[in-house]
Amino acid sequence: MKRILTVQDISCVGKCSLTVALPIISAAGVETAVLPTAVLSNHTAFQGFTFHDLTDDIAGISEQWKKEHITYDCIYTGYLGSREQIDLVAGLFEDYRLPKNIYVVDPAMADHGKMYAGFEPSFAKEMARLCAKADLIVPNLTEACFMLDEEFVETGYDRAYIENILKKLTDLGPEVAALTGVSFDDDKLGTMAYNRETGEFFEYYNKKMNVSFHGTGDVFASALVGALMNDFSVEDALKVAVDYTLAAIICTMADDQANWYGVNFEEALPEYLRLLHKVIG
Ligand code: PXL
Repeated sequence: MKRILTVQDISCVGKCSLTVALPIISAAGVETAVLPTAVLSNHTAFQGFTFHDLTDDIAGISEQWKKEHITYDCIYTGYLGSREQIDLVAGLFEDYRLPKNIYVVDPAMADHGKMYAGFEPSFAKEMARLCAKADLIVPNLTEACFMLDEEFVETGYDRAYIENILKKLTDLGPEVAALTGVSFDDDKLGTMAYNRETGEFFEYYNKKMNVSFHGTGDVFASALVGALMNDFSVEDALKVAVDYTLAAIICTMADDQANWYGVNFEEALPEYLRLLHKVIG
């Protein structure tokens, strides 16, 4: 069984970061070790939140793992709270590198043209330093624009705009950049990616629902990591991530008790397993 490490916060309520990554990647049949970077009462899109920083624990936890000779097939990072945490994670990337393991960075810090509560736009430059050390990055368009100092265009952009951003993202360092939430069509939404080594673009879209829910980026990235660890190619794993995220949104829309703060990824898990060819039918 493959073992991954995911490094991000625990938002106790809110269905994001670790409370999404752990169940989804575990469901994919992958051992999911966690390094919680902070404990929040709930994610930062609520009116208020408590925040207990765990930065000072990170080095000691990792030292202990090294004594136990623990290795990871993938390190996947999401929301990180400070420049110091980014430096520590960059250190983990150096310490745990193996010839075949992969590092996936979701620079979760912004959406809809704005940084999340508590982040200055300058934080995006720190996140770009971590993206430089990743193999695969999965920003949304807002995050990409903040990292690259590009103008953010929410809708109505053309292919050249997205292609330029993708090339600049891979110029930061990662082999592959995949932009999430890309839409050239009113009724289609998905991802467009660029591989710096092959010089090839890849795109995949599914139905666009006219809703916006919190936490879909974390569902997408977790589903992607789970598929990659099931030996799906990056392209096929991106398809799985798009289709599963849509399934979670559809489950959320069908639920009249749905909460605004996160998607119903739980009831869509059977669809995820089907997409991973883990169930027949
Ligand atoms: O979903 C990304 C995320 C993760 N963690 C925390 C957040 C958010 C988005 O707002 O606030 C704490």
